[in-house]
Amino acid sequence: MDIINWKEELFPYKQATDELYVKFNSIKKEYIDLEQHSPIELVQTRVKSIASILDKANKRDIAITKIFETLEDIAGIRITCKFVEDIYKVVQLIRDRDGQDLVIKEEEDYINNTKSSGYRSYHITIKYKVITARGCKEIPCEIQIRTMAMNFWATIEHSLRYKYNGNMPKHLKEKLEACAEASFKLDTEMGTIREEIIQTQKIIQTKENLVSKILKNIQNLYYIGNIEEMNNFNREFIDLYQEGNIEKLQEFNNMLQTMADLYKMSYI
Ligand code: 0O2
Repeated sequence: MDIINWKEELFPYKQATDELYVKFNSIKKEYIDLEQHSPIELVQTRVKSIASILDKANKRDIAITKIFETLEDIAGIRITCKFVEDIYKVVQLIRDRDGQDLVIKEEEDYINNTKSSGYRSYHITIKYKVITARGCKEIPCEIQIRTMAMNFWATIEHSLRYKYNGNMPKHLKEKLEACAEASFKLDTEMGTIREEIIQTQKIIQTKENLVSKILKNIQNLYYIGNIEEMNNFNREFIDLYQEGNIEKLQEFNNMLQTMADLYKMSYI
């Protein structure tokens, strides 16, 4: 392979990141639907740009013909978490899938083994099988798992690193190292009130789920019930919502659900 057909070569990488994006997001959705804390806050994906692939190959002295068998981060997934503890939950979720829809090749814990730059993240390199119109292919993919604070630091440091191209001034390097420590301190401090934050989020999530159930029930009853009665329900809902009492909202929803079931039964 002397001339690379980039579009053709990169297609399965894009497919891999697209599929993994859906899979990690559905894990997040599952936690939210079950009103549990999701260790996954945000999923982002990217396929390295051709320029960036060529730069990395050049820096590492990789022959152009060996790029696809050597570089393992052409396909990348980034999972952002709220807390450091969540990172290790995500790591476990990935390990649990090892040998199923993915194969783990390597793990690097740059949280417990912080890089000299101050970089922290957990990296897992996997092989992920995709089936394209041109057949089956195993795609290497680097999953980076980090907190929001780690991500904030890494994004800024990455752009400065790019700007100075390996010649970052000493004072800037030192400043960034200090910032990395400060942001890790923030992660550690936030970790101490993790349970409290999770409980608050759960209450908000429960209320959101309940409100959508109520509105769905009222909407359904509109199709089969008496308009005047439904308008009363709507008004009652607004009053209860403003009062903000979850137990009362739950009782109201139970009543709506019973009514909807009764209407359904009489219809049958
Ligand atoms: P991009 O644009 O994010 O893809 P190497 O890249 O040669 O240092 P290697 O073996 O490829 O190392 O893997 P490593 O060290 O696990 O790093 C891979 C990726 O981790 C990098 O990809 C960065 O995204 C991130 N990373 C690693 N070290 C640092 C760091 O000190 N600062 C920041 N901001 N990110 C880091 P790329 O290809 O460098 O960049």
